[in-house]
Amino acid sequence: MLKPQQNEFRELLSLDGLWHFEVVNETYHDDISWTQRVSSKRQVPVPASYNDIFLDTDTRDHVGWVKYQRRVRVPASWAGKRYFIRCDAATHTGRAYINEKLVAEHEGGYTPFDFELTELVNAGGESQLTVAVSNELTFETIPPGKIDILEDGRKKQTYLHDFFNYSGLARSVWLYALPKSYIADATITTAVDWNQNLGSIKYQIETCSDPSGSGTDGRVIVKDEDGNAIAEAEGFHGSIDIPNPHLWQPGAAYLYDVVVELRSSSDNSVIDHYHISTGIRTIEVRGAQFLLNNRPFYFTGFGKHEDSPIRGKGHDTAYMVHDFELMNWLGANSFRTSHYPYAEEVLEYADRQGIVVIDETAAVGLNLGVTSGRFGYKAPNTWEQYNEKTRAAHERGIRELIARDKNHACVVMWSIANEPASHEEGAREYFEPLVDITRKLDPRPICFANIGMATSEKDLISDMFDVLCLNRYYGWYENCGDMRLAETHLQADLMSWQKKYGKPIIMTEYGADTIAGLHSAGVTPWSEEFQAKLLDLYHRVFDRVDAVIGEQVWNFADFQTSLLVFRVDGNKKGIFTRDRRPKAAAQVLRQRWRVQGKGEVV
Ligand code: GCB
Repeated sequence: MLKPQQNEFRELLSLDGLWHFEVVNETYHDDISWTQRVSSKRQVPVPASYNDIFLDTDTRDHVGWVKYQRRVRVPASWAGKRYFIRCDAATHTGRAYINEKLVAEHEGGYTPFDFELTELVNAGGESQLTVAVSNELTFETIPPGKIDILEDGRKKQTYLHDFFNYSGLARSVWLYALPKSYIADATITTAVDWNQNLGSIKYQIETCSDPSGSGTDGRVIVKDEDGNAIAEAEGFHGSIDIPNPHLWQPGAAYLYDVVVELRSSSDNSVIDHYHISTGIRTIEVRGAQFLLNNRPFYFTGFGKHEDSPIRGKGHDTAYMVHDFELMNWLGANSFRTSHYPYAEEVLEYADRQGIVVIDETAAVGLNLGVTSGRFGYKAPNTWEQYNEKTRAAHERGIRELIARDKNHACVVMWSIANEPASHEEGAREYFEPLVDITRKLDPRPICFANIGMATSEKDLISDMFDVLCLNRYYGWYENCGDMRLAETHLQADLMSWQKKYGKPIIMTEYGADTIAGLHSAGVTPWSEEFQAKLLDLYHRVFDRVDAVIGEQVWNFADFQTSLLVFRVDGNKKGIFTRDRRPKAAAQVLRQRWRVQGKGEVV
């Protein structure tokens, strides 16, 4: 699945801006009612989650469908081309209508979908575009959730993940045109022969051909960062040698421009082309090491969220660039897209900045034991509650994630779930086919983020994964405030995984809720001093365990969650506040990562 691009063969127009908006309170039965003109005067910005834009809680907490609507004109100059609309995300289910016709339906709130308009709208003509979006989560969606009907008839959504169920069109919407025969997909992988210092770019091109057109041929040209063509190859698949390659390195990204061309076989003229920014680098898990470009790599950084005031999960370029600046200031070299695929622009930017990414699906909350533990009741077995449809949705999520992100140099590993009940009977049966599918789709290493209750003795699935990613809260959720116990338990825990598997370990979550501005000489929980001290403690332990090859603090910034008694205006484990001001712990990280150089590529 290729992100739309503008070049001499492809057109691209943004449909971002203000759209008409309506909360749908009744259930519509036919396409006509879905596509009636939005009567309310409300308008809503795209991209943005709608929840925090307005002031009423009915909109903020609405469960079900909303309607986004606007007029769309296909430029007259696009006659003779094929034209499409793409929603970068509709969270969680999207339905698109052109005038009164349903043209697309997509489940999964963090991956894009496209639909074609060519047969429906004449170039030069205007039509009404309605995108209906539902935020309902059930046991058959990823992430899962549950809907109850309250006494007064309202729907109440509950879910098992710790971030607000932001909804709507949080990413861009595009109108774009392609030539009649076009490049539908291209897959790039890179390798390096270290003995000969020879890089290679392998490619596979998929096309969609105009049945009335001539035959087509494929060609690939590789350009360096100065725009000089340095190599090329003919055919729809093949491999191109790059002697003495300029490597894509963390903190020192180098991107080749791989130009994929579609040519007419009759006169060799170019019909379509597509640019793929490609970093040549290798990834290998060897023993308890994670090798990037044949050298051990140590991950430093964060679990993040797409989250900011007012816009919720709405993609915002200013926040994105600023977040990367802050990560660079601390010396962070990586992040995990916890707990869903982020906007593709974020990966493009990470490619460019040389930031390493663990790319995660939206499979968060597949663990009924999490909340039961907190509230003291016994939960049913997770894998007996979820069903084949849950797994089918999970599989779709993996397929769509890889289809979208496979060509990004920054992505070094797929995380296929966060904190599933990997210790409950049925976990293996659930995960085995998903692991197989992920491996068939892409050669990158795979992982999932393990929850503390699924200890090294109880966990049933970790042998199937390449890297052990552990989320731990000693000193916070366990033995809150007791630093001594935290240190002993953490060390014992890490040593037990090291001993049992001999695989690399990344601590993908550790941290403590911290109220910015709350200070304590006695180092008590919630204070800035406590957060700083706890991180120090974890770091001491990491440095004593050989298999630990990375540390990603939970979380980069404070973020909004659902309304729970133990969340005060959201989760406060950020190293930065929600408006990106550093807490004291930022200095601990800066000292370790930037000044002492932990995680630096040498
Ligand atoms: C976790 C989850 C994360 C939560 C975090 C917390 O284990 O993976 O989504 O936000 O704990 O702060 O409780």
